[in-house]
Amino acid sequence: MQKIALITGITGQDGAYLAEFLLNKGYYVHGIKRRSSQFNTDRIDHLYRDIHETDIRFFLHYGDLTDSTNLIRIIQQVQPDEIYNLAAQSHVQVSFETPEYTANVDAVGTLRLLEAIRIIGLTTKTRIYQASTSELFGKVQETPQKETTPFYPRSPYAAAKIYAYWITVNYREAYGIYACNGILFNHESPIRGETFVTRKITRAAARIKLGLQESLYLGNLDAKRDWGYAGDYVKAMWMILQQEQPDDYVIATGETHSVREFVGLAFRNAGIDIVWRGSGLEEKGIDAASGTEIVHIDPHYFRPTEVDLLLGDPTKAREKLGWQSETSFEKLVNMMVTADIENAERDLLCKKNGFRVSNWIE
Ligand code: NDP
Ligand code: GDR
Repeated sequence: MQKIALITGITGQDGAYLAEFLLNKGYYVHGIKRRSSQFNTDRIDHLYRDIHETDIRFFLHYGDLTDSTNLIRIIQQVQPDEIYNLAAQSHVQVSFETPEYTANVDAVGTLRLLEAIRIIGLTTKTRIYQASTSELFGKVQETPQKETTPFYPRSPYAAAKIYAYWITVNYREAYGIYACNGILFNHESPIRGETFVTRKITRAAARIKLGLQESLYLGNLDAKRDWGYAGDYVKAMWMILQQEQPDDYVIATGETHSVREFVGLAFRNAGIDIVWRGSGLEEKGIDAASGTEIVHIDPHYFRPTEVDLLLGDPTKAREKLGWQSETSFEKLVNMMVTADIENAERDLLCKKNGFRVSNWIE
């Protein structure tokens, strides 16, 4: 029997990679997408098949994690073997501006899914994966961070995700649901949202190289992250739900780099050597060849409370799941810059032919 999966957040970075991964494994894949005034399915358009065709294994349903009745109806209808809860207001800085909404989606949304499983009577059938995060470690109490490292959230996002983490553990213990947390460290790709720092940098490096943009404004260059590749990480999500017993796992590369290092490598991949001059708010990233100031600091991007250093210890995932990160930091950055150069070349072509291109930078 082919398995049925339901993915919340299917239109996001991870949703897109996971949907493709599960379809390749022969799953029927159902996804929940939000109503939007414009198409919001860019990342999964290549998976779309018209519902009038035969042998369709990919289905989308309108829904929202803030709407219990909608979730109950979809789960009742789909009867999933596995649910992957990837939907979230996932931007840490935005969570300081929309804390209540972030809690509603990221914390209570998870509860709504777990309750739906219980209400419909699927506690012994449906396995559920919760997208937990290294942001739970926040102000780190131990380095590297592993499953037993104490949590110390530093944002409304992390505080909401900590509720989701524990309610997942609680429903596992209270009702015997096969419910697991993947505590994933940052993972990126060419389809990463443009306002996360990695994609903001690779997009800028490409656009600056091609003359579509002049400057890149960033916040804290000293923050360090354990950055992996989303394509590797969705495999771990699936593996977590295939074990005999439900459990929680750290998924990470075991390597950490600063935002400053990411900038240097990304621009080098685009053919620009950056040298750093000055300090504090006056620090600049300068094009070594032309002397042009390219990278500037803008305090607008500083967070009220920052997470300074994340470095994961993926030993448990390696030993119990047999999972490990397969894409090096250098390969990841190269992959992202290469894709963004293609995007920038397309924009340039459009611009030269009189078509409007988006100059949006956040
Ligand atoms: P994205 O921001 O790319 O995708 C988030 C998805 O959630 C989108 O499909 C979005 O829909 C959807 N969504 C947002 N709000 C709602 C809502 N109210 N109801 C239903 N759907 C909603 O995130 P990623 O793919 O990067 O991350 C996936 C999950 O993993 C998230 O929960 C994130 O917090 C978590 N995570 C991510 C990490 C990373 O480094 N990427 C690391 C650790 C955890 P739309 O497209 O319409 O906006
Ligand atoms: P993060 O990712 O907060 O780790 O959350 P993000 O890329 O937003 O920030 C990483 C670090 O870079 C610093 N930074 C900037 N960040 C952004 N977005 N824009 C800037 O201009 C900028 N300048 C410096 C930040 O201060 C931070 O220290 C991501 C999300 O995917 C979460 O959903 C997920 O849970 C965690 O990763 C693990």
